[in-house]
Amino acid sequence: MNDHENPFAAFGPVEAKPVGKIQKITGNLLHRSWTSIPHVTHNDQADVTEFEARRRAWNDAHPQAKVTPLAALIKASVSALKAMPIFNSSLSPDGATLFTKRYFHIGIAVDTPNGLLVPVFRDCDRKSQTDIAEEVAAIAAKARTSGLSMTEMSGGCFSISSLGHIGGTSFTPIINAPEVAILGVTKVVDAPVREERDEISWRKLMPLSLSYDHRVINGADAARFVRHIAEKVAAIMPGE
Ligand code: CAO
Repeated sequence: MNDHENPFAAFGPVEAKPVGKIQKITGNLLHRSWTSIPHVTHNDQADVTEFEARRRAWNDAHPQAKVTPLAALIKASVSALKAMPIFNSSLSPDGATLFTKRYFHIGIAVDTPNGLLVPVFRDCDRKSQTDIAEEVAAIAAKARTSGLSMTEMSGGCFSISSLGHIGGTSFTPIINAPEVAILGVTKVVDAPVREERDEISWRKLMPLSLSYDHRVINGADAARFVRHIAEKVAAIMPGE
């Protein structure tokens, strides 16, 4: 690139490098989704105090079959999709037909050195949390080293983007079209909660951010859907 093509040359030294193939493709898909779908993000929290205690005890007793917060969220999302099938739907491009799926394939956003990839985990209704955790770890490692095929990234019903191992309190995930909703998860925090008779106790709260397609889903249903996920993840047993 010469100085003529570099719009910043007049202001100081600049490094220019071409945008990678994956980042270009993902960028175009995200842009199309963001500009064509009316997004709304609903924020809530799951009380995972007892879940985390059960999970830690399970993982100490079963070091070869660990349960992760993400696996529990996948199962909780499947439970919510079963209870509210409109979240497991896709709108036709002309907006005239709504397809409701009877399968439960969940996409997970994976951060790789080449950009964002979203592998799809099939039939999560028929898998345990330990199976899902193992599969996510294996596919995330593959995504980061050798990449994924289009088949491994297609056919999703609903996606989850977890930044929980990094931080954050909430964000607006972009819907992975033609899906109609995506769940964002940020870091569990210890927070004081007012109990009965005005006592204060410290609870572990997991922030949940659901972006949804407002052409298909209304705000009250989104609030119920996230509550379902929050209550399910709070109650889920590691063996499920
Ligand atoms: N709060 C606190 N800690 C959390 C957590 C949360 N919400 N979620 C996970 N963790 C912790 C886990 O407890 C685990 O620690 P322990 O081993 O001590 O139990 C650790 O983080 C790893 O958890 P995990 O195995 O469930 O996997 P993960 O949460 O790291 O998710 C993966 C895996 C592949 C989704 C993730 O590595 C990744 O790539 N995330 C990025 C997604 C992304 O970029 N989203 C943005 C898309 S828009 O640009």
